[in-house]
Amino acid sequence: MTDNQKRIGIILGSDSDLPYMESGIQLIKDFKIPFEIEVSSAHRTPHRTVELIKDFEKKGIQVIIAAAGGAAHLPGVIASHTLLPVLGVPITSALSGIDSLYSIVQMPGGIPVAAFSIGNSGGLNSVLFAVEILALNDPELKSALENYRERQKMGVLEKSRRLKEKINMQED
Ligand code: RP5
Repeated sequence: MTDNQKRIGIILGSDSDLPYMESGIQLIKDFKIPFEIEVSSAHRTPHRTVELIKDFEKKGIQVIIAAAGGAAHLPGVIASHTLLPVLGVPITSALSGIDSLYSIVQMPGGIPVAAFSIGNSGGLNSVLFAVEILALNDPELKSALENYRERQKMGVLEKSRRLKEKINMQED
């Protein structure tokens, strides 16, 4: 594996999905994981979507994140063309993303897609999950994830400290 070997492939059904993936994308950059990102739709550009998947496979990408809203068949269509793990992120929609969630989570048996929560938290968790998959064979990434968890823990402790400080101040 070369140093800039792409490891995560992200496909957004539309550029309007980007805001929900931004914190996840920042995390990929923080972890210094080479990745590829494309906009491609399962219904507007079906052939391009299949070509991209084959291209991802050739490049040695190990996990694909697919974000889509509405009738969100993108993750399922991608999964039907590859044996790479596909992580689906349901994007907030006119129906609050419930339609996207059901479209992704309700895959009929035979073609698996991992479904995450609707919107920003799903975008972030899909990336963390992808990193966990890569970390199975990468001790450096595993240690980066451990540090991430530690920073998260410190953040909660700090919030608790500040909250208590605030309440004590109000009591004065
Ligand atoms: C889906 O339709 C996309 O993933 C997006 O969430 C939704 C709306 O797309 P645009 O009309 O904003 O391009 O395919």
